[in-house]
Amino acid sequence: MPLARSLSVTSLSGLEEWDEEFDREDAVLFEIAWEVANKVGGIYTVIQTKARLTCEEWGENYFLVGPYMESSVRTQVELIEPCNATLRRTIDKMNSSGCKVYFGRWLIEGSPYVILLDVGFTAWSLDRWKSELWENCSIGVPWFDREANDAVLFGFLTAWLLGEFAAQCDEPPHIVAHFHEWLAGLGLVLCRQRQLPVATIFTTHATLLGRYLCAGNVDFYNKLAEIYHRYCLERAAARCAHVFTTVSQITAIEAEHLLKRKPDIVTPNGLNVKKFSAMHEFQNLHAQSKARIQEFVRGHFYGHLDFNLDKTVFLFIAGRYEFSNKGADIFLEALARLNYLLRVNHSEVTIIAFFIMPARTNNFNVETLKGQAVRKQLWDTAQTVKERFGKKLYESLLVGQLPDVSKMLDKEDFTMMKRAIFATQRQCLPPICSHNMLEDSSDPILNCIRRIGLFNSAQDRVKVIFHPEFLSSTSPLLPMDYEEFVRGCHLGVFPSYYEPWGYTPAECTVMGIPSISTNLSGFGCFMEEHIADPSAYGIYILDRRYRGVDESCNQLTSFLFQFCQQSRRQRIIQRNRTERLSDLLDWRYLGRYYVSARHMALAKAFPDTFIYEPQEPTSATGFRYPRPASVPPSPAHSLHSSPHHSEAEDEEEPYDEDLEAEKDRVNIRQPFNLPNRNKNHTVVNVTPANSMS
Ligand code: G6P
Ligand code: 1S3
Repeated sequence: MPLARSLSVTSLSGLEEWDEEFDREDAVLFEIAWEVANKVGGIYTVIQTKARLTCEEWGENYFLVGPYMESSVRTQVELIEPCNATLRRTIDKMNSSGCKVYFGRWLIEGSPYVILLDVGFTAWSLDRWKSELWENCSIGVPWFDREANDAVLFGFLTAWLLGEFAAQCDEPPHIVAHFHEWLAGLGLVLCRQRQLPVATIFTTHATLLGRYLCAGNVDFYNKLAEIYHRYCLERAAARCAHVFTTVSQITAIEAEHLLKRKPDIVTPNGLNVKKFSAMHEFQNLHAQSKARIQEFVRGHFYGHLDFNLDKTVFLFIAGRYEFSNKGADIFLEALARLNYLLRVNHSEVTIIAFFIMPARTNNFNVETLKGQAVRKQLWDTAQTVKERFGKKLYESLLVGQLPDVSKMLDKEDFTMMKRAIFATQRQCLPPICSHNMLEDSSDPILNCIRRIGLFNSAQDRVKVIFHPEFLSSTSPLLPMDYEEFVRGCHLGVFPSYYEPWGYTPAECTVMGIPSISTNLSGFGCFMEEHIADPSAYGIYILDRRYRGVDESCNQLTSFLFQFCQQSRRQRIIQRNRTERLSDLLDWRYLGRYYVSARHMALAKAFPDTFIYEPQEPTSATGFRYPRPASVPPSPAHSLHSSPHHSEAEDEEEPYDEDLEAEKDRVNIRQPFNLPNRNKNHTVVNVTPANSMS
């Protein structure tokens, strides 16, 4: 029988933190995902950012399980001896039976232990395991689907690992195994089929069918052969799990219909929020990063810098290149409409919209690189002339004379400057794309730009830059990493149609950068639910669920147009508010849903030892950030009601940020009830299934 265990709750800056005191000497947690120490997409971010909190909670009893990828291991993992005797015996046994299992520490925050399984090394077992899968589960995996083959190998190896570990334990263990996504799901199915003593959780981050069905122009008929068996693996995992979770309410609906199981609990994705000691440090970082983006823009638009960089607003979209799923299609269309609106309104504002979506390229193009070279040359020329000027000035002062200003610049200086100016002449418009695209003629972004005619011409108020590669601080073109770049922009635009969660707007939020998401994204729905007036906090949520494409596009255009009309002061206020929402997205707060899922699974798998008591929903179960008390809620309104507003006052008007923050803070209600306790059992009180709705 377990020891007495207790749960307690403490409060952290207005939001309650579930600070659990739970003796889990005899419980072990394995978290299994294809993206453990292997960056592919969003699941990597989930696991990597959550690791610190889970390590704090489970200490030496927490193990991440992933595939062995040599290149990632070399840069991210320190291979060490297994940390305890049971695990050493388990790994030795597997390795002596024809497997290659590695143990190490993943060098990220929290330094979690990782167990890495070399799927290639056991490829010789593939046919045998596939037959077993067919005989026991009637799931047939075709030879040509490499990803599904990897899923089979990874699944059998994971189940082997868990079974062996259970067998090597001296006492009957309490194992919790949390599997992420279909690629890891088969391990779960096998655990259940082999009746291993393991409490299982399956989290889906997107359903396979949902993604295919939403993608629109996907080559459906030619992809059919790789859909069904993957779907079977996914559905089997979801149906077999003791506890099934999705990352958002919107994916919960999808799962209910497509996987035929309603999630037991929604486990929203969090981030590892870093707090700065100085409250407005993030504003300074915005200014610094923006200056670097401006430098890049100076080079990119050389010869066409006929707009005021101080009145230029930087927008961006970033992520996996799924043109319509990620909403790049309606973003472009809205930019064309915005361009028209700004032109007819004779706006002084210029918009530069960045598209950061990786596509197949043949490196940077010459025109883009030349832009930065020209900018550098102009800078160097200015420095040389400045030095020569300074020297003459100095010499004049040394002999006690005021300089003759007309002689300070000589012919040589003028020649040098003229030559530099001549170099800025350009026969073409500033390029849309920074790289040579391999599929230029069929690329959806480029084709859409060709159709809507946004070519970076002088009369356009909206300019576009397509950077088809993820950002890197070592790039010769735009040497910034993604975080720096986001900080320097004004607004992230993510009008996704298919987005189970959507980390990009969440990352913007914790950096204090406003964003546009949709009511079809997990993030958008979550924020809509927990904030009374999201747009006042810089969280614009586009309606893509109940409106047609054209209407959504008009709404997006209007959000963008309103945003462009904000003064600098309004943007600063709004950024402060956006940043204040960080707590809501912090794992320290959202991690509680994972805790609940684990307890629920333990109670289902080991009912004699653990009891799970769902909490009745009450009015206090949910919570909402109220409208900010201080300044008018949205840009549209605030334009009219901000007292004495004018651009000239932007920097000068006294503005007490602390007072404003204080006014807003007093309204925030406590979000959760205290959990109940039971002296004899581990009693888990969480908000009930689907409580996020
Ligand atoms: C931050 C800085 C200010 C700067 C402002 C620019 O708040 O602390 O010094 O003026 O950013 O804001 P903007 O929205 O115009 O980039
Ligand atoms: C998925 O990655 P994606 O970009 O293919 O999982 C992410 C993590 O849960 C999620 O944020 C995203 O919406 C999903 O789509």
